[in-house]
Amino acid sequence: MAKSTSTPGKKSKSADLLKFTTDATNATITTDQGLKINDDHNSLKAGERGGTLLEDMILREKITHFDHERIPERIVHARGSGAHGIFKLNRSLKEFTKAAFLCDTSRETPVFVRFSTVAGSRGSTDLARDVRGFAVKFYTAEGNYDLVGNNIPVFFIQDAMKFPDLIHSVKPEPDNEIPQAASAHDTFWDFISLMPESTHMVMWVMSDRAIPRSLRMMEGFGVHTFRLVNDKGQGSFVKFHWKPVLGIHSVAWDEAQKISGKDSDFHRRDLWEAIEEGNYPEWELGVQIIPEKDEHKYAFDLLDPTKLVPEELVPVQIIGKMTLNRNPDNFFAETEQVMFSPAHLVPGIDFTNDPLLQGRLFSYTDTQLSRLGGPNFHQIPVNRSVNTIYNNQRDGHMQMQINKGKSSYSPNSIGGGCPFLAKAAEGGFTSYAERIDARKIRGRSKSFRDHFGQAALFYDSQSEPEQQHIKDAFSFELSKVTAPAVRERMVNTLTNVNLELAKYVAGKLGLPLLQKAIPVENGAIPADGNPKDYAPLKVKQDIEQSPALSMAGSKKGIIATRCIAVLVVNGTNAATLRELQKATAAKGAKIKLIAPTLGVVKTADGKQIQPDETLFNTASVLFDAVYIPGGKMAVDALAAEPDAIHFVNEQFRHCKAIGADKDTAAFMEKTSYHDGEGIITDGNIKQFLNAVGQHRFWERETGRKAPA
Ligand code: HDD
Repeated sequence: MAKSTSTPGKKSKSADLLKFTTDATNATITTDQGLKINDDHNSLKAGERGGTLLEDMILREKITHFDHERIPERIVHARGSGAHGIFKLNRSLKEFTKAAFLCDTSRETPVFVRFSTVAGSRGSTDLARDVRGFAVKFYTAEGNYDLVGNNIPVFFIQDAMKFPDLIHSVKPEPDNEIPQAASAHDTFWDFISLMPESTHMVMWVMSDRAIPRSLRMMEGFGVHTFRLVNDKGQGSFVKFHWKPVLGIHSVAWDEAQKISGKDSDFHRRDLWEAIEEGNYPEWELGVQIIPEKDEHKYAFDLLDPTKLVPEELVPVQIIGKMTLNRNPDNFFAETEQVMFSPAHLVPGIDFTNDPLLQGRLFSYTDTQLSRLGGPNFHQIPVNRSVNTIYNNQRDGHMQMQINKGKSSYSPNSIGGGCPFLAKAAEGGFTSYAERIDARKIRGRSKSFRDHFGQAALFYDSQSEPEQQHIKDAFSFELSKVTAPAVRERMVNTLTNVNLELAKYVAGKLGLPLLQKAIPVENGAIPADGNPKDYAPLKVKQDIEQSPALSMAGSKKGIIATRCIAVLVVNGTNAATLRELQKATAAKGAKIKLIAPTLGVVKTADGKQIQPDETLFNTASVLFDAVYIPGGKMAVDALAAEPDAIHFVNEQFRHCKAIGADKDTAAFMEKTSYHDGEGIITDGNIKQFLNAVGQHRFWERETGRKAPA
C-alpha cells in the first residue's frame, strides 16, 4: 500500500509549507529561470538614448509576469483575511464520530482560517453591514476537513437554486455598479421582499452581528445540520459552533460607517496586529448533537438552513479550542489562493440532505477552475493535505506533482495494482448508508414553510438596545430603496415578525401599516403536503425566548487587546500616564497616546514622551475608550482643540467608556458628554477600566445624542 509520509496528528503544517517558502535575505536576484541579474533598473537599449531592444528577455519576463499578477477574485467573500493556527481537542466525541481529530485528545490539528465579508469586492471596507465568512481548514492526518461557515447561524435561502439570484441582488447594481459592499439598495430588498424565507436571516443581518468590533469577537457557525458517524456506522445530527474567548461584541452603525472611511482595513489590521503581538485569537469549538430519533421533534426542520437549533433546547457542548498563532507570510499565496469546500470531509463526518448544502457541494470546486485556473489547485501549498496524494488523476494546468510509473488507471496489473483502496477500518471513506425511498420532485417540503417563527424568536430574544438597533438598521436600509412597492412589501414582511418593529419602520418610511400579521400556527408542521404550496407560515416555536441569541449577555469584563486612546499635550499629568500604563498592561490592554502633532510632548514634570498618533491622522472610532489626563496647562490646551472635543463627543455618542482626571472640568465642559454609566471623571482608573470591560453603554443612546 502507498504509505503516507505524515505522522498522524503531529506533523506541523507550518513545516510543510516551509518547503515552498522563499526568503530573499542575503540572496541574489535571479530571473524565473535562475539566471543571476546584473541590472534590474534599466532595460536594454540601442545606445543611451536609443530604442529598447526586443531581445531584452529580462524586461519581457518581468513585464509579462506583472501583466498576469491578478486572478479573478472570489464571486462572493472576495474580501478576506487569513491566519494559521492549531485546533486542540479536549473532549473526545468517540461515542458519536470516528473522525480521529474529534476523538484523539492528544492531537493538535493545524488549521488555516479565512474570515471574509460576502458582498464587497477584494478592496472593499471591512466594516460593511454584512455576513462574515468563517472558513476553517483542518489539516488532519486523515485528509483536509473544511468547515465553511459564517458568523450567522442561518442563511437567506433554502435551496442552492436561488444562490445566484441572491448574490446578483446584493452585488452592486448592474447598470452603474453602485453601491459597493452594501445591501442598502433596490435590488437586494426587491429580492428579499419577494423571498419570505429570508426573513430570519435579514433579522440577523440588520442586527449588530453584521458589524462586529473584531473578527476575534464574533461567533462562527457551520450553519447546516451535518452528520456525525461513529465506528459502528451509527449517525447523529450535529451543528457546529465557534465561541470567541473574548466574547461577542459589535460597533455602532454610525461608527461602522465612519471606520469605513478612516480605516477600511480595520478588521484585517486588528487580526494581524493581535497575532503579531502574541495575543492569539481563540475560539472554543462547540457541538449540538441531536440523536436521529429526534429528527422530527422540533417546530422546525433540521434540514432547513433558515433555522437554528436553540441552545436552550439542545445545549452546545464545548469540545476543543482553536488558536490562531501565525500570520501568513504572503497574502496572495495563502489567503487569496486558499480554497475551501464543504465537500472536503473526513471519515466520521457526513452531509445531510439540506438542499442548500447539496448545491454547495458542487459549487466550491467548480468556482476554483476559473479562479485558480485549472484542476490542480489542491497542490498549492496552503491547500495541500499533510498526506501525500496518490491517485490516477493526471496532468492539467500547472501540474506540480511528478507521478512516476506507467499505470494511471485502475484496475491495473502493470503498476502492481497501486495505489490500493483503503478498507473502511483502515480509514477509507464510506458514505453514511442513509435510506432513500422517494419520487423525484422539483419542490420543497412543507416543513420548510415556517418563515417567521424563528425570525420572531430572534427579535424577541434581543435586549432593548439591540431591538432598537434592528429597527434603525431596517429604517436606514429601506430608506435607501427608491422603489415604493419594495418598501411596502418589506414592511408587510416585518408585520409578520413583530408589530412594533413594523410600525417603527413604517413610521420612519412614512408608510401606513397595510397588512395584518398572518396567524400563528400551533405545533409542529407536517412534513408532507403539496410541495408547490409555498405560502409562508408562522409557527409557534418550542420556546418564547432564547437568551443565547442576544449579545447583551455575552462575556464582559475582558479588556485584553482593547485599545484605549489617551489625549496628551504639553503639561499632561505624568503620574496619570504611568498609572494608566501599568493598569492597562496588567490587563493586557493597549494605550495609544494621541496628541495634536507628532512632536515630543513635555509632561507636567518635565519628562518627554513620544505620541503614537495625532488628532489629525487617527479618529475616535478606531478606539475602544478614551482617557483625558489632567494638568492645568494640558487641560487648557485641549479645551482649545476642536478635534479633541470632537474625539470625546464621538466616544460618548458611540457609548464607549470615558475616563478623565479630576481637574479636567475646563475641557470636559466644552464637550457634549452627559453624566452617566461608563463616564468616570474622578480619575479612578480601576473604575474606568471596569467600564472599558463592559464594552458599550447602549442605554446612553436613548438620551440626547452628542453632536458628533
Ligand atoms: Fe458559499 C465562498 C460560506 C452558501 C457558493 N462561502 C464561501 C466562503 C464562505 C462561504 C465562508 C468563503 C470561503 C473562503 O474564505 O475562501 N456559503 C457559505 C455559507 C453558506 C454558503 C455559510 C450557506 C450556509 N455558497 C453558498 C451556496 C453556494 C455558495 C448555496 C452555491 C450554490 N461560496 C460559494 C462559491 C464560493 C463561496 C461561489 C466563492 C469563492 C469560493 O467559493 O471559493 O463557490
